[in-house]
Amino acid sequence: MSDRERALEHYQPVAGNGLLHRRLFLAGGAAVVGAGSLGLLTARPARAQSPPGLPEWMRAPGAGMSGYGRRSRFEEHVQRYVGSAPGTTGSGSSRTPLEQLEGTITPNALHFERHHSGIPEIDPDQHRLLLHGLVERPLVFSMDALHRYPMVTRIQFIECSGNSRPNLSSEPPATTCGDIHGMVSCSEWTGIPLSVLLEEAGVDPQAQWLLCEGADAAAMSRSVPLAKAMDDTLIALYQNGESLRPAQGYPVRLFLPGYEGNISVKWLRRIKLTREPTMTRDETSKYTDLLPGGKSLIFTFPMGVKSVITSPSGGMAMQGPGLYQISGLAWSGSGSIRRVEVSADGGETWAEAALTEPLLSKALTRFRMAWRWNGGPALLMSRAVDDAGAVQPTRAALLTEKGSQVSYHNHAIQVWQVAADNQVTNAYA
Ligand SMILES: Nc1nc2c(c(=O)[nH]1)N[C@H]1C(S)=C(S)[C@@H](COP(=O)(O)O)O[C@H]1N2
Ligand SMILES: [Mo]
Repeated sequence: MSDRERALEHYQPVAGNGLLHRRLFLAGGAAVVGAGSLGLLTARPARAQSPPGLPEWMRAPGAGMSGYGRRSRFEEHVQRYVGSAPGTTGSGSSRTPLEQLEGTITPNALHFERHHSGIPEIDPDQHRLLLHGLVERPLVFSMDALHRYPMVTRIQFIECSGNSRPNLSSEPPATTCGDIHGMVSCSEWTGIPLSVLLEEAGVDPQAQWLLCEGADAAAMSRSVPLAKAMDDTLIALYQNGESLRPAQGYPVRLFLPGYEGNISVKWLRRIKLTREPTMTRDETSKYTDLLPGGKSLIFTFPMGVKSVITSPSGGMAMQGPGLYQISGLAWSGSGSIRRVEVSADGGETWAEAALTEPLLSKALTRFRMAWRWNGGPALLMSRAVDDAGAVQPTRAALLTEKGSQVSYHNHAIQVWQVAADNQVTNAYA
């Protein structure tokens, strides 16, 4: 078989409406090279003119160094979607523009934000973390003391349990991927395993829960199960290599991998060990799902297995028929992603996407898929499966199970409608 024949083999559809085999993105990109030489990519570069002219920026020395970097001014349009609760400035959320990013790490300046009463400006020299309640030795830590404990580093996502709520409304909101799903971000977090501090304080055998309180004006507080605190919970100090941003909890936050974002208390100032959950305002007034039978689900901590296609996605325009790279993100609060399937025909047929390694637990995972768009109507969907075998539900299945009152923990499949006029919009299938 010639190289050309072998390359062409990669372009055989494997599912309805033009989905191609994921090997286009596997095996060191060899097939992708084939794609270019066959001229099948939609990029369609212009014929080269040689020699190139001398651009303005080559005619004089460039700018100098700086103490703290900034991005290109040509990228400044990439912004979070900011929304404050009516009548407030610091209460609300800003969402990550997922569709404008690639890879899996969220830049610190674009990490989503959710504040219940604004961002406090905390002087680290004055800040203290108190550990008390059902312990043998109540302890108080200065920030200097905390920085001397052994640390670990992990790449993990955090997702607000209110993420994707817009898609629970009766009509699909005509907006972008990040506006709907951008209350999830992924960073490399560095901090002290909470178990280390708990062991130092000595946990009373009667303790089963921890009350964790923030130093913001809301004194936001949540109850954390002791088992999770002893497992993978971090006292986080660094995010993507630098100290936490004020918006993410500077100088210290709690970080509970995979759990609903609310429980990762920012600006952490107090941990009290208790027998029972404290039933704080923040855990009883919100984050509870009212089920069809009238019962409420409280303390549903791990975020469900989920994925979303970030490109093409709502608000984007296709550039005519041809070969496209579908790119998206998948994650699970219970572990790593085992598989992502993509459909271009509204869920009738599915093909497996290529996953970008390493497949980390409780981290965003990038998937990619090749698609030959014939220019006709298409419904793009992605469906993730985690390493425990949990499958992402459709919106209809989620609403049947959780009932019409549900307003948190929406991990349903997203549908993007691609129309013959090149427009991509949010749809319910
Ligand atoms: N002290 C405090 N911690 C908090 C909050 C808050 O308002 N105050 N918001 C919570 C919510 S609802 C979420 S989703 C996450 C958001 O974390 P981020 O702003 O770093 O993305 O922080 C949680 N921790
Ligand atoms: Mo949240």
